Amino acid sequence: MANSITVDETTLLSRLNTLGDIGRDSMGVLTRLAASDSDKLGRDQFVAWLKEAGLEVRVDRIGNIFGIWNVESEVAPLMMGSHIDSVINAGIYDGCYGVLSALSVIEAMKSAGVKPDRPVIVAAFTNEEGVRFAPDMMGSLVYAGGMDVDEALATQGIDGTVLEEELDRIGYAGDLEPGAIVPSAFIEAHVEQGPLLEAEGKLMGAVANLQGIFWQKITIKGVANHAGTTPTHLRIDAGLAAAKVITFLRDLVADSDSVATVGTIKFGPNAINVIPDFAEFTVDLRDPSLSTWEHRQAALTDFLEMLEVSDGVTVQTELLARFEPVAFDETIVEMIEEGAAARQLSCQRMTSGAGHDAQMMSRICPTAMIFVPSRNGISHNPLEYTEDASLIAGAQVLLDSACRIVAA
Ligand code: HGY
Ligand code: MN
Ligand code: MN
Repeated sequence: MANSITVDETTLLSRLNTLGDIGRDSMGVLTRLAASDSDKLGRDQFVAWLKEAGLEVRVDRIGNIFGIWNVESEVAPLMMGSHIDSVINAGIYDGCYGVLSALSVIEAMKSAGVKPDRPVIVAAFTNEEGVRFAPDMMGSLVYAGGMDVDEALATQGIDGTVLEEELDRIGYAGDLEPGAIVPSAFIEAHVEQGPLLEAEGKLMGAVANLQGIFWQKITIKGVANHAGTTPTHLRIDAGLAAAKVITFLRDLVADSDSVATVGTIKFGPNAINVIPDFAEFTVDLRDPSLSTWEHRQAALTDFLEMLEVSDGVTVQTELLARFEPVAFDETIVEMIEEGAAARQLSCQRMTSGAGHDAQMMSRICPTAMIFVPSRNGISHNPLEYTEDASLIAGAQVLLDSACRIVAA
């Protein structure tokens, strides 16, 4: 039986667009990197909405923001949420949908007079994207005890800044100890960011697991030399070696469930007529199966060792993130499936290709995710789009799940 309580569609959709306009440059490009000025503006807007909703606002030492509906109870809170930081040239739904749908759920429950048996919290975790400060999912990783908060605060960004100083500067270096509130359950609604639901014609995803994520920075040193006078066989070309790694990775994952991405690269001295003696790039390697994922990492290590011999270069690596695949809580996954069925919403059990805060929260409490379809499977791109009807349907299933969990 579907819940008679409904989320306020208009407010949810208008907030998504309002938040989606915060952090746009003069060309309309949306970028809200963690702890940046635009992140501050987004945070300020979110906190204002929390206060309007009558929630207690708390911020922890890594800048995670919590809107708390306080209820006298011995039972640990239900928490829902995601993140509001973005990648570069982002869409408006990634993360923000999970935070704002969670807020709309709390508001709907409050206005319907629901008496929850425990506190209910909406969370916006710091630095989920990891673009400025690695690793990704940092705020929830610290929250779940997977990274020491002082180590995280000392992280230096790709722009040379230090996270602690940036959180201080934007006014979000909170006082709450990360992990002080251990939820009884965590649910994250998120756009799928992939092509599966649309391809299968399904309206909802009940996310049962999430793939392993391996991030590594690779630095290759060669010998700079004249592009015109140096015969090919005398070259020690860091640029060529980097290219060999990129094509090796693509061949490694061909026809498999693994995915490999080299998303950043820089050469030195970066001159048109100088053979590069320096190449620095990042590898993002993922697979849902722990053994396959570990095998891929070992194959990359072997290839880099072979490259030092074959190309005469030296290779250094730095681990940036290594998060094993996680399985979500079966009870909550089934609750999401039942919620979708009660609303005649076609639903598919699935794996998340993207990393999410939920994968960290699953270390400390029963956790699952709700996906809604992404048009053409596009994300981390301004063309990211999800139909309003799907956004509302996902928020409604989140509301139904929340009402079931807190039913006294
Ligand atoms: O990298 C990810 O999958 C996530 O968007 N941070
Ligand atoms: Mn996200
Ligand atoms: Mn993302």
